Amino acid sequence: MLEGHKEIEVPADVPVWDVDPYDPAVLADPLDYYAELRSKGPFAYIPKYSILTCGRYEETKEVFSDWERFVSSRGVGIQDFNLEEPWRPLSIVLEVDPPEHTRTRAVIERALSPRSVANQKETYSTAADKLIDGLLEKGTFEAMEELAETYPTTVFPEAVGLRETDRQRLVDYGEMVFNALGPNNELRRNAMAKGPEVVPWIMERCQREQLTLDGFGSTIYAASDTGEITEEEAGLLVRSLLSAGVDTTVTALGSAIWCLANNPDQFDLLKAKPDKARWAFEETMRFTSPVHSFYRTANVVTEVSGIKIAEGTKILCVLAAANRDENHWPEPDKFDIDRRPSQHLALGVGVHACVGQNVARAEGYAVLMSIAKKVESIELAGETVWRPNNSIRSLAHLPITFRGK
Ligand code: OVV
Repeated sequence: MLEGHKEIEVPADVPVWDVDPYDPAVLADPLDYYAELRSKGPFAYIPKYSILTCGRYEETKEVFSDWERFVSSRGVGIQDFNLEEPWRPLSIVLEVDPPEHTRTRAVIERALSPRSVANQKETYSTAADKLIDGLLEKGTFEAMEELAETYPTTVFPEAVGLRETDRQRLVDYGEMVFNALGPNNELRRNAMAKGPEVVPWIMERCQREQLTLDGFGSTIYAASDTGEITEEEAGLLVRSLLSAGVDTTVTALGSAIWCLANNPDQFDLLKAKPDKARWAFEETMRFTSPVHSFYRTANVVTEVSGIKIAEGTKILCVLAAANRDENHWPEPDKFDIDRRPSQHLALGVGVHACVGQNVARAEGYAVLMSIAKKVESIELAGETVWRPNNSIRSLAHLPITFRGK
């Protein structure tokens, strides 16, 4: 066993690569690692963790889409749940395969449906306008804390229907969940140390009586009244919302501001046509890939692009590398809001593709639309600092100056 999974033999025709994808220096500045990964071929073998890794668009998409050969039920992190206990009760939507997945996914998909999210659009844009007005008054501010963290932790708990909320605990729980997918390194241990303080609070928020009657949470619990799921399952699905809905959108919003600050020509295009906000957010997701990687586990002996893959192989699918693949994207390293990159892999692909994507897009659209209408210029006002995480690529600090129109 190595990092909670079976050690595999080096497959034939796969280069051995002495790299540590979890080295904090790689996590903070990963573009060279992504490029080298793609240059290795369809897969590379990383002996330090005894894993395969892929980062070309085609193979990453194939592994990610094929839930029959590459399962999620053995965990989407480095641990194999067939061999080691997960740190928390399994997610009944993320860490499960069809047919079980189909039933729970249907419930959560209904709660987060386009119609359900459309009902909240007004709230999202009002909150965005208020936030951006306040930041324009300040002029210079810390965009991770005051914009990227503030916005989702304002609108999302209300959308879910939490009666009690706590920004820091929501962010800390997300950090635990995403760091937990990596090896047992310092990042994971530091995040996990917050568990005793954060986990009971999160679990309490998922209880029916802690939820309002008009949020995503109540729609999920309604499915337990008809017998589609049990009450206990409803609680776990609310936990999934709180696991996946905060850090991801915080990261994406921060990175969107970073992209616009670094590409004033693109911000000019957005200001000229604020309707492009949707595509500016989409291009941010392609360009920065908030979730940089997830695993799948080969559940059978199989083959991809002529490479033999052993049963039990953990495959690190580097979505962020696929989103920069020069064989798929023209000028992949250009941030281009007119690209309309609808096939990017930042939200995954296949039956497990992000079920909250309507919510994420609505939040991103509201914030970027408000900025496009109100802000004349976005400038970096100091040093940007990245926050290494085993599965998320986020900024920690982003000092920004907004000037108004
Ligand atoms: C990290 C993550 C992503 C998606 C779903 C979940 C967690 C979950 O807990 O279901």
